[in-house]
Amino acid sequence: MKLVIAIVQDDDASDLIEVITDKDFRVTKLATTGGFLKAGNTTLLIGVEKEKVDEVLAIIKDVCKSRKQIVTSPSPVAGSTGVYMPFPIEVDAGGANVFVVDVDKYIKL
Ligand code: 2BA
Repeated sequence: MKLVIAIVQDDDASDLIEVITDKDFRVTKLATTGGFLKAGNTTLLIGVEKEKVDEVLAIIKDVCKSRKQIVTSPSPVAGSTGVYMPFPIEVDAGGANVFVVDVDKYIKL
C-alpha cells in the first residue's frame, strides 16, 4: 500500500477529486496553506495499492496544469528609508507537488 500526498491548487482540486473518485480511488481533502505564498492550497491523501500508483500520478498530471502567477512577496524588503516595500514576483503555481509514501499498514477499524 502507498499513500500519495498531492499538494495542488484550489482551482484544480474539485476536478481532480471528481476524476479520482470516478476511477474508484479513495481520497481525503485537506485545506492547507503554502509556506512561501501563505496562500491556500489543497492537499489530497490518496491511499492506493502499489501497482495503481502510476495510474493515480497520470490522473494528477492530466488534471493539474501549471500556471504562472504574479504575486506580492510576503517578505517585504526594507528600502533605504527603512520603509518596508512589498514587491511583485512571478512564480510557477499549479501543477502538483506529489509525495509517494510507503504505508506499513492500513487498517480500517
Ligand atoms: P508555497 O510554499 O506557497 O509555494 C508556492 C510557489 O512559490 C511554489 O510553487 C514555487 O513556484 C514558489 N516558491 C516557493 N518557495 C520559493 C522560494 N523560496 N523562492 C522562490 N519561489 C518559491 P510549487 O513549488 O509548485 O509549490 C506549491 C506548493 O506546494 C507550496 O506552496 C507548498 O505548499 C507545497 N510544496 C512544494 N514543495 C514542497 C515540499 N518540498 N514540501 C512540502 N510542501 C511543498
